[in-house]
Amino acid sequence: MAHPTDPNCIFCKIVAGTIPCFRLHDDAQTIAFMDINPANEGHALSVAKGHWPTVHDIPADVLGAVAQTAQRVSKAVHKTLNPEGINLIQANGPGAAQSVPHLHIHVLPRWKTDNLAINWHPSPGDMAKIKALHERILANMG
Ligand code: DGP
Repeated sequence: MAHPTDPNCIFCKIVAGTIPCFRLHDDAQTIAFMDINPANEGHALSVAKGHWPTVHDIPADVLGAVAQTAQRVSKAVHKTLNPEGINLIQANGPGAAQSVPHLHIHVLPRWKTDNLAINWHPSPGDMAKIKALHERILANMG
């Protein structure tokens, strides 16, 4: 099935394989990979393969598929890191601090003491650390 795409979208480029990612999951409708600006260690993203900017644009069945992939990734992150909690966060629009207008759900491990504000300031992660966490979470994808 052909998906809508936007040639200028970073996540469309990841879906197309023209830029790399630390991939955790891949199916007909969705892809999941490690976030390269992690708010916490183990931060991952469940992403629609098609380019729909927000929850208001995406077909309901594709949104359901993105949620199912987020659940699968969340279970693997939980098994790998045993955090004190996990937030599934999905932003729509600049007021919600959405920086990539291509629908995705954040799988964000949480600790009671992490003091993470919901509108965190993204900064580049340590690639070696992200790669190591990718390997550990991937091994728990089931
Ligand atoms: P949001 O601000 O909710 O739209 O989240 C977008 C996330 O995407 C943000 O946490 C950083 C992440 N991100 C941006 N560019 C890239 C990229 O090229 N690769 C990966 N893996 N993640 C990216």
